[in-house]
Amino acid sequence: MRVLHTSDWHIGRRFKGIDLLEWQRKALEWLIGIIGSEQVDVLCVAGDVYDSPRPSTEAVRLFNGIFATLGNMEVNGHPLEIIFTPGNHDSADRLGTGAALMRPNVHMRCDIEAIGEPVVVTVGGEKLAVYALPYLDPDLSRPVLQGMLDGRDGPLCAYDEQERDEDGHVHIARSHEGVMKAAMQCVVNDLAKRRAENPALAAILMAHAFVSGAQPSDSERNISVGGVDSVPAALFANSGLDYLALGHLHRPQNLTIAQLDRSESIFHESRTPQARYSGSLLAYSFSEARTPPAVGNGKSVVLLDLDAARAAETGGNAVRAIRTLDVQSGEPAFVQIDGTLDEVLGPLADEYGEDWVSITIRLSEYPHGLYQRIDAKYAHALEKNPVYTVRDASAARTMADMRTATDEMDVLTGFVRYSLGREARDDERSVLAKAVEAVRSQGTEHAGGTGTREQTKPARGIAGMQQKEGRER
Ligand SMILES: [Mn+2]
Repeated sequence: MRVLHTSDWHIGRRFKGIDLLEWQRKALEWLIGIIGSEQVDVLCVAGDVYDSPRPSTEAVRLFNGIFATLGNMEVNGHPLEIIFTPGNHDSADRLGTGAALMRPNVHMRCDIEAIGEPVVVTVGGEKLAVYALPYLDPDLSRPVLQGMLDGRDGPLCAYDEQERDEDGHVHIARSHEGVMKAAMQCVVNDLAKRRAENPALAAILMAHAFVSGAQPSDSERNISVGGVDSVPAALFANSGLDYLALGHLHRPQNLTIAQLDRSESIFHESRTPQARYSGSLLAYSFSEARTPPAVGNGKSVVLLDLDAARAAETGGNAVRAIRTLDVQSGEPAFVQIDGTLDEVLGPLADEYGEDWVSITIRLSEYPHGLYQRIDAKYAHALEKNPVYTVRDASAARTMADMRTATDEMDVLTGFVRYSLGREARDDERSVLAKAVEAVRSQGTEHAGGTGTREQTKPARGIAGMQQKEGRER
């Protein structure tokens, strides 16, 4: 049986003001082609289908079109089985809209209550159980999971003997680890029962989480709770699962889950899963730039070949082969450039002038028309970060001291000294003085031209404060 694992499509995401929808469309059309040519039996999408809980009309239109094609695909004479779960960017309710009306081969798994119940796929006599966890927000999912572990008539899905308090409750910590551990109780409990009946059952867990040991990028949304954003990899050891289809982190990467001694692990099944982050569909931050730069930014999907019958015989893992395929999105190469002005405008521009670039320019002076000169050399200079090298280290400490500064000119000349490492020249001082004067006279005009500076209209926040004080008085 062949499974394709992908995640983090983020349909509708923009990058530095650029609408990425056309590249996303290209990537998803490529995906449809691959499912056909590689004869994929099962498609797993592990969260962050949309970039937003309230996707735009255009984003919904793109997804619906792709979704309709996928839902109608036939591979090897059977319909393509499709399993989606929501990520931390999706709204589970919106993504799950219409789930009940869908075709039997389309599975939108958005309910926490259903995590202990896999989608079971049968292809040519082979059976695969896919457990699909939606993104588990510690605060939102904890009460639901608590109910599932306690159960009204005894525990519904707790694995093994759990430590329970006097009232029989399993304590779930308010953390990603706490809720993932609770969810895994349900998954492993159900899987152990099914394996007892059918040893030749392959099992995959789809999860949207940050598993420690993996490498994040700049384009995932922070999910830390109590300062912790990850779950330990050891939670998945000896769980009986064959593969973890992970979503959330945008870099495609392998993750090693070490098999543990029975005494050290929470679960005691014979198999420990292989695990991968498929990575996002496109690059969504400069931190995902490849070296050397590459169109498509090295994003990929995972192809998984399973052989559950052989695994049952040998007692090993059902994953026979794992391959990755580069996403053909045509997304321009992301490049991070760092150099002096001469380098940036010279050799680097010749090489990366057509790419999507983030440029750090090392400067000792502010050159005239800096941004225009860069834009003339680069078609897509999406980030420009001038960095001033202060030549005299002591100058860095002479940034205007607000306690001793007596007027605006003190502050401004202090800033010039700080950023350029020298005193302002006379012509610069006169420009600054004129600017200060202009602001002062504007203030007087706003106050009706007759008032003093103290009577000028205050900023909104200050105005509100004064009003409040007035009422209190
Ligand atoms: Mn994501």
